[in-house]
Amino acid sequence: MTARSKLLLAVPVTWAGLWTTPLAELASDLDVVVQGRDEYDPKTIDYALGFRPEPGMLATLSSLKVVFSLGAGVDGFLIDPNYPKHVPLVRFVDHQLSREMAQYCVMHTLIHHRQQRMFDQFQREKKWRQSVPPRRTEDTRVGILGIGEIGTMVAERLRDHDFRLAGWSRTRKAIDGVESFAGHGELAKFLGRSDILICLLPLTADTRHILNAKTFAQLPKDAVVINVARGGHLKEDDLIAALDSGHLAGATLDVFETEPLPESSALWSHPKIMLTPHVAAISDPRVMAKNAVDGIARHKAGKPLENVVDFARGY
Ligand code: NDP
Ligand code: OXD
Repeated sequence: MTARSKLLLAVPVTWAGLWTTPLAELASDLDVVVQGRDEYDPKTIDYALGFRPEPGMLATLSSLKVVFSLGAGVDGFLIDPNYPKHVPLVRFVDHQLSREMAQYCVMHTLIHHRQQRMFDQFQREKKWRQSVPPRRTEDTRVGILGIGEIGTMVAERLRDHDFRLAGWSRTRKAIDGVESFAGHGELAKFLGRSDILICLLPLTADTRHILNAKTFAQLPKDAVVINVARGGHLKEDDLIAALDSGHLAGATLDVFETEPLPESSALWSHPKIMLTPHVAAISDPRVMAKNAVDGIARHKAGKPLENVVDFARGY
């Protein structure tokens, strides 16, 4: 029998049941308290599970042993200047999550490549237009900014459609059919060959606002930008300017600097932008709960944790 431990769930109270039910089923030796709903003594919390906990909160948990992120991206934890750095942060890595992200990226890459928006307009105008120059995937160059867990699967799925692929990362990669560009010294060359640019970077000090006017100017004319990483990667005004000038042909956005996207945002109604409300992948709470329960079991058994964030790198 293992000693009981206590987990603090830091999510909006109305959604808490999505995780408390599977946590109770999966770990009978775990007491779960929900922040904002249950009374608890901060000194008694062993583990925390959340997405964007309020800054300073984790530092008040003096017995905290491990923090589990409900997301693959952990910027919501690292913006906290008081994050207790002696406590490991485990991010969510999951095959189904990567698969959904890949579906979204393939779908939007194909929508842009096949000019579906133009045919939507023809339909609205009841115009039968077949005289459209053919486009071959072999001629369309897709560039993936951030070719890690998710970016690699996106590349593999796009490779099945014969796109010309490249990835940009900090370290050199060897992925079949994907040209590797590494570091800021190779960014301009990578951008210059990317007709469709997909952002799958973690949001860090080094990548914030990487999608800006200078970046867009380095893309070929009529390039397309797909941002599925974080809103903080994109300078929204620069994107609108590059679309309005005619340099960029279109954009797909799933993430925004401010979420929910304010009604007043010009992005909502821009004719060259397709947007979705941060739903490129919707993770299964049961899988997230299992991920945390497995991590707790590893920690209790003295085994090394998996997918631990490197605080120095920021991801
Ligand atoms: P990984 O950590 O596995 O991959 C990150 C990639 O970015 C790596 O290739 C890494 O390079 C590269 N990278 C990081 N910093 C730099 C830099 N400064 N310069 C160049 N390359 C850099 O992350 P995931 O693939 O799991 O997730 C990526 C992001 O996707 C998440 O952080 C999150 O923001 C977003 N996301 C969005 C979702 C949505 O619903 N919209 C859902 C899930 C994730 P290297 O390999 O050399 O380390
Ligand atoms: C994530 C997300 O980071 O859903 O997993 O945005």
